[in-house]
Amino acid sequence: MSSLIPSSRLFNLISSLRPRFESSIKQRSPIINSVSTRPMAANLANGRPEVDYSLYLVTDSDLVPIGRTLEEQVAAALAGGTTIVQLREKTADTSTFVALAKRLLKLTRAAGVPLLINDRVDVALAADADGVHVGQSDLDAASVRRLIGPNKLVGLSIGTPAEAQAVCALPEGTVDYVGIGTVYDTATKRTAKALLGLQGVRTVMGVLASRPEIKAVSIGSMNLKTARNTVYKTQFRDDQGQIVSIHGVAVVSALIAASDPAAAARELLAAVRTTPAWALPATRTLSIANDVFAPEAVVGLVRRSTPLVHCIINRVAANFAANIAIAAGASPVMSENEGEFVDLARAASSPAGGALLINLGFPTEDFINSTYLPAVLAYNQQQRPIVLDPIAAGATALRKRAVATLLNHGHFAVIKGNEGEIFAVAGEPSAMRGVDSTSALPLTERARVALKLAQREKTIVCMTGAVDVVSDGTRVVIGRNGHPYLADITASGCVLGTLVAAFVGVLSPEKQIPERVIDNVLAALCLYNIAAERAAALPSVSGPGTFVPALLDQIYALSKQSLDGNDSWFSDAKYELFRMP
Ligand code: 3NM
Repeated sequence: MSSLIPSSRLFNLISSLRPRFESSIKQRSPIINSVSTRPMAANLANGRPEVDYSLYLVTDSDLVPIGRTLEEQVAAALAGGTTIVQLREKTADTSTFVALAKRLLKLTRAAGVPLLINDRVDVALAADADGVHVGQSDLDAASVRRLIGPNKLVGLSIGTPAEAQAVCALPEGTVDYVGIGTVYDTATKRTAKALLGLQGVRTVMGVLASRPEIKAVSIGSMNLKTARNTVYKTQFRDDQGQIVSIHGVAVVSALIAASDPAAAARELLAAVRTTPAWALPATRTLSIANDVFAPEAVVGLVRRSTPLVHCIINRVAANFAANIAIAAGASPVMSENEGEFVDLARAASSPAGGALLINLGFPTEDFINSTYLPAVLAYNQQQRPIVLDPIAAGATALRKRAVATLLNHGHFAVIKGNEGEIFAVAGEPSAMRGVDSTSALPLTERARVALKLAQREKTIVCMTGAVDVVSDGTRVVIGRNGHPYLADITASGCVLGTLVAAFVGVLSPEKQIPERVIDNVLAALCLYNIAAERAAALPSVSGPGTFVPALLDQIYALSKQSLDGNDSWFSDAKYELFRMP
């Protein structure tokens, strides 16, 4: 392939760039700028430079837009901040491959970024590229290392825990990094590999945790909607309390096929480098005192702000949920139309705030992909909170798939469900019968599962029941308010989900830290359950039928009291910190 633009123009495009390759020698752990990851290994005693893996461009000539060249796309992506490039040519003959590699090297060297060659050690040697990337069916990594020498980078694609084990068994210094994929289905490369999703990435990273000097990038539909969640939702702490994390995302189409690769690279890099508030804190120490909760202020704030609460909710619950949201001062929208999701998520970013409720009402395979997923991605991208109500999560294979798909793509500020639902989402054995949870396990067991799921998903878990169990991944709070009538009416759980969504809707992105979000969840629980107690106690209420309107009235009344600065009704709250035995 020959370039249609003079190389001098390409250099002009990137001449303003600092040589990042050199500067990155000092800049370790580029993604997690505010978080200290595992202690970085010392340089590998072989002269190889430290590499910034944050935004890894893999080329594909077939995807270059008509009228552009591969070099133009790469140059623009470099101008936008791409930190490492791999030249991947599956059909080029050898001399064309080498010539293209040499031309790209001029661009990448000027940008101070390494260029690796896919699969072909001979091409890398001939062009004097910075390294080689191989897949499982290519030359084995140890041979690549032997051939290419100690001073070049070697990368390897892996897609299973067994392949990660094999990497861990390699001698130190064999591979510098792994590409973990395929994360999500992609039209760019059709393979028989199983899709990993976020849970798969976590599992593979769990194996790699024993080799912290080996860096990792994720690949497979990494783009603006998926990159941030992939980096930050897959982080976890190892046994020493250090954060284990991938180091960047590898993209093909999001840059190579982009009409403006520079802008696309800038946006992707920002997404990857901006630590969301909900990401793991650098230390275990909480910024909020361990047992101080402040839900009182939230109830009045919701009424003052009138946050939008966008509900994708089953039709049995919709009307009741909308009424409860209005009674608490929120502004409900019931939309299942994908065409509106981006606009609604933007509206939820206005000062009034807003959030999305995904209530897994009547899922179908099609609805998961056409409705739930686009809504989740739209709200995640706008950094507006989402509440997941995994109705009957463990009851059918379809519902299990729906939950797995949602958790594998999105971040949820709150997961609210009954015991059976939360156990199913956590992957713990549970007994589900229809939408009802059939067992009531000991409190310590419920607390353990809530805590574990909250940690894994970086979320608040709200497990409802006669005793509510709420965890932010660090602490567990139990609540004993409520009334048996709530179990005798339809949709009482769905409606609580709506209320929780309205309450987290007032949180700005920087406040969506689980240790803070828990206040808003507790506020919604207190309002709902105390309103239920007061409604049931009224002389006019004689059963579930008269209870429903009275519940609405009580929510309305208590919410208005709080708006007027009178939070005295909170003295009925029976919530306490649960100490794990
Ligand atoms: N390797 P896009 S997936 C080159 O799973 C490649 O190892 C994969 O393309 C793997 O960013 C993939 O356009 C293609 O989705 C990724």
